[in-house]
Amino acid sequence: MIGYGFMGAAHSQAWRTAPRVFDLPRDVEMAVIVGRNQEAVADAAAKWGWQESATDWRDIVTRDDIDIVDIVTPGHSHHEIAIAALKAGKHVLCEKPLANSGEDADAMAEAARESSAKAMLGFTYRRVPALTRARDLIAEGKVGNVQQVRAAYRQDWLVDPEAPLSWRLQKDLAGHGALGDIGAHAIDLVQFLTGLSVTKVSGVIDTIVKERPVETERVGIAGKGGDEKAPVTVDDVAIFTGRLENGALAAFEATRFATGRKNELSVEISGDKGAIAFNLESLNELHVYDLTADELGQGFTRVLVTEPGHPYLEGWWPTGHMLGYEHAFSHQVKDFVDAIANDTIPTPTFDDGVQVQRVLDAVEASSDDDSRWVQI
Ligand code: 4PW
Repeated sequence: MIGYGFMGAAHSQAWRTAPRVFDLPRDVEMAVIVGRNQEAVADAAAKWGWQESATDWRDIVTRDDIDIVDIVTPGHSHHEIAIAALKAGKHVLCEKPLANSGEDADAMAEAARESSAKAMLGFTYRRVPALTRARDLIAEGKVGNVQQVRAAYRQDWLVDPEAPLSWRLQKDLAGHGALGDIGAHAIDLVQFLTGLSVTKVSGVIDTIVKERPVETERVGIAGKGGDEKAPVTVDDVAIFTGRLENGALAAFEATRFATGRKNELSVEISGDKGAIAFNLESLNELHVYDLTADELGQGFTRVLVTEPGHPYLEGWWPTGHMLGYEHAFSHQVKDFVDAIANDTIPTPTFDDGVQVQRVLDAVEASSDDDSRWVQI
């Protein structure tokens, strides 16, 4: 694993847990975790159960005893690490968004296509059981023809103007702001759930707090800052409209300024036979509406996605017991190891990542040009 921040913790937990919960077709050994700060990465290795720690990923990704490279670094380094690992024949799991530019994303997708190893992108929410179930229901025709979509990812950890300038707020490290970090999830989910691509967008992005304290210590997602300030170089909020390939309109919002919304990823798919709604803040629930029900059965029905027959739940708890944020990461590991062992193509692919990257770049281009429509 390359990286050891917030996503390093989430992925480490998954690598440790998935083999204990699911019958994986391969044994998993957590070999080496890599980070630039020797002491901090050694602590992470000890805490999360990695056998070794190291400070230079280049020494690690070509090693004969390494089969999988998991990339959980900020976006600017995905491109170089992923391509080197794929060229060395290693399977690659890479955090989202795929890269910081369309050019880098294209090169990564090409390396993935040329490699005999597997490449998978970490749009992890696809593996929240309620969302996997929603995808299945929509594919089975439960909502009928998709006519309109609403998708929003809302957080509030930047409302405080003293929240420091973490890497997520620097364009050279993160590529985009709320748009790329969390809007990318909303875009991927809409495309995953409906099976329809976004073909054009019109939108606006904005930076509400224009400069922030320089980060002195990285803690969790927000970190700690000192007296010195520097400019925020990415968006705080993005609001845009997308046209799906069947003609349906999708309304998107990505923001870290939704005061009171801690981690709301909400999506609602409306069709001519019904609708499905989901909110990550209640991630075990799906709200399903059947337009064809009789007059007395109208209204959304709350379905608890907690039963052993639901996606991924066979490995977990007896009927009615809830899952949380971290479980989807274990499901991601399970599916990735299954794909490696069974020689199938793991999804989301790097090509899926390129598509999302194009949408992100198109939203920024639209905003720069007075919100005109930009084709993907
Ligand atoms: O990928 C996203 C992150 O970068 C996450 O799913 C949530 O928002 C948590 O942190 C950020």
